Amino acid sequence: MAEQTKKITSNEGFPFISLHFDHQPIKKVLEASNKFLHEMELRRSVRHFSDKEIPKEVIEGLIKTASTAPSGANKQPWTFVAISNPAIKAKIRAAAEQEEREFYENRATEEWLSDLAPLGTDWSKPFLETAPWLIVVFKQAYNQLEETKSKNYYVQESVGIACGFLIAAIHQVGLATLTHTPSPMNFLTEILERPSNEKPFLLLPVGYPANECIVPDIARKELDEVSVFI
Ligand code: IYR
Repeated sequence: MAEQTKKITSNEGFPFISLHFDHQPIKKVLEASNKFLHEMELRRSVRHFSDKEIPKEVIEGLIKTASTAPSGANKQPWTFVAISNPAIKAKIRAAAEQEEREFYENRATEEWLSDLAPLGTDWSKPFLETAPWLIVVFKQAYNQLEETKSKNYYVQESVGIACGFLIAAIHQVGLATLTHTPSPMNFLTEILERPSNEKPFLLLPVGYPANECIVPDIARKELDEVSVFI
């Protein structure tokens, strides 16, 4: 009994509540698993965007979904900066293209360039201006509240998972995105005026694909190439 009462509150006091869980029979679980797989199989990284507007409310919902991700000690160490302002998008494009040009012309190894060649990517990133929204995800290396610093845990894993949720949500609602990682990304801290405890993690343009959008005809690895069952 003592054990039972102990479980009602944790050490520092979150009350514990009953889990809301929609318990489905396994036949339904299997159907849902296949349906979700087929939906996710259609997700593609898109580099040609339409400029068709997307209401802010949609982006807010997507960010809230991403923010349901699990995180180390529930610290939720992420900031999503959503940009629709054309002048800021233009600044980001100019700075990203400068880094990308340096990457493609000087920094990238021969091996890296030959791995990218089949995908047809290059330094030019018009989608940074065409897409109606850019979401820049920042990871919070630590928290800074006035003079007080506090730690975050598993920041890389937590923010990576939140980005996975975000990418899945964008696809699920009928929009497209791309995981864009200009390197280095410090220019995003400056342009977006983020505090020093935050570091840029990923840049995601969000919108409809352009009508004339094309994607490379790539395949996913087979189940037996990506899994081991024991
Ligand atoms: N950041 C560059 C290069 C690039 C790197 C990888 I690894 C990719 O999968 C794709 C691109 C760019 O965005 O073009």
